[in-house]
Amino acid sequence: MKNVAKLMMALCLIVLLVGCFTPGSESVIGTWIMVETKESLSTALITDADSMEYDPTLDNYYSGIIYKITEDKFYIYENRRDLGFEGDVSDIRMTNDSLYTYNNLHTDSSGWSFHFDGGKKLILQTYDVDGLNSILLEYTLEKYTGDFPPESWTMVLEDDDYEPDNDAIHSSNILKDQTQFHTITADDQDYYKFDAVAGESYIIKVLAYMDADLTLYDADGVTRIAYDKKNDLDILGLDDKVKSVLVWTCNSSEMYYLKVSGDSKEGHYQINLADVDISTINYED
Ligand SMILES: [Ca+2]
Ligand SMILES: [Ca+2]
Repeated sequence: MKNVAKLMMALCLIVLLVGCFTPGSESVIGTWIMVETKESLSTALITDADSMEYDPTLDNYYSGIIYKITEDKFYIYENRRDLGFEGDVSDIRMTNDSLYTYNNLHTDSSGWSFHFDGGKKLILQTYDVDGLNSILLEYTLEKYTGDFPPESWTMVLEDDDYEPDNDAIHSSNILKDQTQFHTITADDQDYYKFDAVAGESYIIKVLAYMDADLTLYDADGVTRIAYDKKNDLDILGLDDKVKSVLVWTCNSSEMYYLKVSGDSKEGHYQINLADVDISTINYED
């Protein structure tokens, strides 16, 4: 009897836990995580696509977006830290196994559809911009089988082992051809130092899902040489997770400094320093 009571208690707990993610009696069709989003602008002459592929191994779902699709609604959950993780309930309804309709009066020309590609689900949305141009949004989702919410959404983001590194004096070394993994916590900034050789050119990249600013300082650790925010150099062929990048040619062999800050965002990032032949770099027109 005691065992039966324990079993009932365990079942109640499971129902409660599942209920947190499955409110009401809605039948859940699937739980998915966004792994790629691609936006294309199409006209008679121009096709321009931006895409972002999500890699859970970079940040353990910290910046992932999870979708729960029920028979009636389409729930979007993301990690919003202080605001919790309750996301939007999109006004999309599954009318049959191959079509969503979008019941927003302001975008009644929008078209939604989905299909499966291997184990992935591709959701497509097309809408007109001005009668001539249309935008195509492609969302690629993979089945999400982890806990909900992911552990990384509920735990406070911890400092990495490089801290404290919030000024040039406490900067950590980064070597040429090295990639390091760091975190930016609230109000954090991370300083690096590296030996540069006169005549050599360097490319420094920060890969993340959050916005990340990158600053290069002279040997005094204070005088700013270069700065990038939001990948403003428009270099072609970079990984879609590159959030900021600097290309710089050293004039005097010294130790120089770098700073990464999160632009008031938190998250995980990679930083990579490499030498580069600048004649091989191609920029967008
Ligand atoms: Ca840090
Ligand atoms: Ca720091």
